[in-house]
Amino acid sequence: MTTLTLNSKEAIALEDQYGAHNYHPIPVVLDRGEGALVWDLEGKQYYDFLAAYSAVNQGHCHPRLVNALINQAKSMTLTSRAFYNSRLGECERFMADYFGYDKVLMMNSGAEANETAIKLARKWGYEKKGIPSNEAVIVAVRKNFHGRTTTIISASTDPSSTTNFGPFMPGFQVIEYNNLEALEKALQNPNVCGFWVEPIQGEAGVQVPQDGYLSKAFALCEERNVLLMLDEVQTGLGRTGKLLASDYEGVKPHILILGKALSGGLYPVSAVLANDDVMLVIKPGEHGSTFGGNPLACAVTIEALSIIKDENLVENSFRLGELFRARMNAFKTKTKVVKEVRGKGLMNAVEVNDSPKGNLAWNICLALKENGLLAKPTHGNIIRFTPPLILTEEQMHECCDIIEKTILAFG
Ligand code: IF1
Repeated sequence: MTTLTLNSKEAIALEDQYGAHNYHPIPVVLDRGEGALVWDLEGKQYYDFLAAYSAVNQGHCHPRLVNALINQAKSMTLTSRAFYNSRLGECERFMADYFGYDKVLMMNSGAEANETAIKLARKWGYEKKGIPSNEAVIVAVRKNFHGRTTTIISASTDPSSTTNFGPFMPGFQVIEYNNLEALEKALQNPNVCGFWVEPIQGEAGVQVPQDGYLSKAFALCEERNVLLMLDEVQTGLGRTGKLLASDYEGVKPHILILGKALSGGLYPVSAVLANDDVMLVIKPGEHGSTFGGNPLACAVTIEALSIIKDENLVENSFRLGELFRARMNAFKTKTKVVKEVRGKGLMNAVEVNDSPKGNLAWNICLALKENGLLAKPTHGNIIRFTPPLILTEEQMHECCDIIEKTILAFG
């Protein structure tokens, strides 16, 4: 494989000089990945405990995914939807059967899938629920994260997502997360077409709602003829120890939003799934995208979903998640640094005893990097630990050893 004759310092300098400064990365330059392991330009090995924010659930450069990509790339990569292509129908059927919905609308990024869900819910609201034109309301929750487009951030409560990006899109009402009374009250408004929520809030720092939240929210939506729109872009595809986080409560949202690991990190693929009564409100020519549902995306998606089943990644996620939280909770008694351990499956976070404006979590992540494990804080004092789901039990113990040793050095 050809790599530039760069070292990490040069690579960082290049990004700094020629790239937008829209991120503040952990100072490591990744050059190669395989499974749960990545290597920097100097050849140092790390465990990847971020997995590209849960886009690499199947592990880096999974051979089956690489082959699916290469083989499809040799015959047809992009036709646009002006024509049919030989892979899309097969992929749509595969996904419809896999998740149990009538239809699929394929897009590229998670944000585009969420935008699609917003348009679907609104159109359904006008044409099926009879909401007066341009008066549809979508209920969202505080500390949500659904992407970075200007409509999506119109529902955001995070200043770093919204400051100086206005004016914002109307038609969103934001309520407290994990608050069923607030939801019941909001749904009294007959103009509400959708309740838009993550089953577990990722960016907010792996905020897990009370047991029964999703099933009661679904019941309230059914009662008030409102669509439950679940954003499983990060929680889906085995990440939380179930195929979908909503499976913990047997909830089937009216609109399911997927992304990230749909391609195992090989290609941007996202999708919205719904049954005909919702999906068919969008007519030909009313929504789409150049790359949405392209043959390359379809080939990779079928393989990525097959791997999740063939390699029992959901069960592995559940089992290793239990192991991780057991070890971290036992470790919590030995250090004053750890405030709380929370999560489901391999979507976990450790909150440290520091102000959200402090730098303890950042400094711990820098030390973890030195000790061969990559993670990144969110909201200052929360460290997210979300490794690829292919991690082995032995690797998990080794990684817990690294995490414990590193944190102990801070007290
Ligand atoms: C960044 C966060 C995570 C998502 C959920 C939709 C999207 C995301 C639940 C949009 C994307 C990514 C975006 C990336 C970092 C990462 C992230 F910190 F931003 F919030 F994971 F928590 N729904 N999350 O988590 O999908 O358009 O990115 O494909 O923007 O920095 P996308």
